[in-house]
Amino acid sequence: MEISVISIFPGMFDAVAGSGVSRRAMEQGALNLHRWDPRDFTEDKHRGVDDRPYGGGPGMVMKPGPLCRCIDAATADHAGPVLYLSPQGELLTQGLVEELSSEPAITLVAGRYEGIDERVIQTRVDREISIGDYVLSGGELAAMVLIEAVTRLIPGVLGNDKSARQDSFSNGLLDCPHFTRPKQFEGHEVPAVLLTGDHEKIRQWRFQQSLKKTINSRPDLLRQADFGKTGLNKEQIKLLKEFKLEQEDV
Ligand code: 21W
Repeated sequence: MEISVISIFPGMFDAVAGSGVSRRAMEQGALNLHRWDPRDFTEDKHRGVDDRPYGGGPGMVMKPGPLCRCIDAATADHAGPVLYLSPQGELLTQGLVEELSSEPAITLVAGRYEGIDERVIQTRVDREISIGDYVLSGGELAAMVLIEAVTRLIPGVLGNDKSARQDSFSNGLLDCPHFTRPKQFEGHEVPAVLLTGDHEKIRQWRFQQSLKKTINSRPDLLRQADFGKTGLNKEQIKLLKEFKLEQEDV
């Protein structure tokens, strides 16, 4: 996969190039990260990438000229959808991540200041994507979140395809608690069921724990949970559907 990032702070992307799943993907040749700096496409001696907003108000806006020339250079090298990381975008979900991971190439635009000139969005951007309802200072960290989420789905990258598919959200429920050695830690025991070797019982316990965690932390997820992917028996599906109906009454 070819991922091009457009940012006036290309050094921030050392974080994904230098460690973790994205670094491994790059070493494997499964991911190429291309960094483009709009400042290299300025034509004035001060290399200015921002200007004051028409209509007045606080803050600055990224100028369309350098940004559009930069996007055009990036997409000329590797054609693919142009994604603008923006607080005004659609929410990044695992579904969208899966969709994007099947693209041979994507170009990510990270804005700074109050955002980018609207005409860049009108003429160059295919999708606007937000990573959540909180305020960042620019799109770079959001772009890195997207890169990590997408990279771990590229076939062969994780080295453990099963954990990529079986993780939290794969059935719409949150993950169950995990335990490893020692059996006792600061007086806290590992749940006895996990030591029984009874795999059917363990599966049921984990499902109950997932359900409990989802109800308490993210009840909104239950309304969309996909029971086709839960690997539950008929009895469990029936219980969960009854539980869902009760929730809808509340
Ligand atoms: C944040 C720029 C806020 C402009 C309402 C009206 C990219 C981001 C960003 C940023 C404002 C993402 C205002 C989640 C994010 C990003 C920088 C607007 C003034 N508010 N996902 N006017 N959160 N943020 N501030 O911040 O570039 S994806």
